[in-house]
Amino acid sequence: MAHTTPLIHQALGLAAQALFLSSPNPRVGCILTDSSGAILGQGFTQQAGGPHAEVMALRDAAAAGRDVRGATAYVTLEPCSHHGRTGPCCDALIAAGIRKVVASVADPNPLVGGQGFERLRAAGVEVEIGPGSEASRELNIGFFSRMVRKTPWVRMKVAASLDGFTALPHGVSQWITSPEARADGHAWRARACAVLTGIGTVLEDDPQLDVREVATPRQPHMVVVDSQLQTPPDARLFAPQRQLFIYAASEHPERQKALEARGATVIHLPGPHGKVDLPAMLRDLAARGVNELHMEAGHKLNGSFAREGLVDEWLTYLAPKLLGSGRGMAALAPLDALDQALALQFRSVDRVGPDLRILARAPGR
Ligand code: AOF
Ligand code: ZN
Repeated sequence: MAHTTPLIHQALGLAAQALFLSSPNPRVGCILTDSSGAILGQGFTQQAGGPHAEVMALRDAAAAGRDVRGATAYVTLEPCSHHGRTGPCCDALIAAGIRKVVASVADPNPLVGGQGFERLRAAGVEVEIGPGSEASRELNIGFFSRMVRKTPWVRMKVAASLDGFTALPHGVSQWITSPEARADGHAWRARACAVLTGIGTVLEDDPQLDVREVATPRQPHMVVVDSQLQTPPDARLFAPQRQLFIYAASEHPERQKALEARGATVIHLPGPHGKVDLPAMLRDLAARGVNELHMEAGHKLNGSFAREGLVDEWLTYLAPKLLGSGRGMAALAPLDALDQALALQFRSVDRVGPDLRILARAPGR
């Protein structure tokens, strides 16, 4: 009998190949083996609307003329049982004569949620659940967040000097970190479903918010938090084939018309103090299929997100420079005592060119 762990590891490696590709679908890998552990076929989730991992693996085996009857499927997520944009993977596996399924974790999608396993068992397929569950969840942290919490996984990127400044006092911020760190940042944009910024950054930097430094099969959507609807209709954000969502707090029919004429979707979600209701915006983005939300904004919007407890993960690049003064990473209310500090947990520290990359998470995330 083949040993489970290395095969699930290999399937997780396949799943990782869908990192920039499958949004808003989860990244899933699948390997089919015979009873000696020899690989008959393999695959991973394709772009939205395209085949799932199991179907790719079955096709791979068929293309090579390999018989999969009696085979075992190693798959990093519960095979789906629903008719979405594609047919149920369970049925495809059953029809192909698969005898055993080893799956990392149940699909948190309420349309599936355990029914895939039930359907397989009812058809006499042996089911084993659990190997690789942590890694599969981690790879799909945004998908799990959207399905379970109904809100995206919010990853905030900041580039700062070693003393924690993200811009000079008058706002100049290009460039504090190295080209290597910026390229690494683009890989994190590429895996996100959407990249978010604030109107301050749009007006100051006229950013494109696209993926340029790494090859990617798809560009993330764009989101601008723009309470007064001040986005210029000629901003560089407007690009063919890319969705731009602008969240506003007040009505400006003329400006809205001009932005919509350029292809933007304008959404009104007024919150307190004339600002956008940020938690409602996140729920709306989740409903639109955003799993991982990558934020690159200024200290004010970063501060609003942080104060409302909306940041799940901080992706921080630190350059070996001291600026001495300037804007911080996130404008928080002045604290009276150190125990009021926003507490985080470091997850990893890496060198990227001359800079440091530090990943930190809010406790309990
Ligand atoms: C699987 N294998 O490789 C993936 C699954 O709209 P559809 O038909 O593409 O279905 C999307 C849902 O399918 C998605 O929300 C998730 O529950 C599941 N993803 N399932 O069996 C896969 N990517
Ligand atoms: Zn499926």
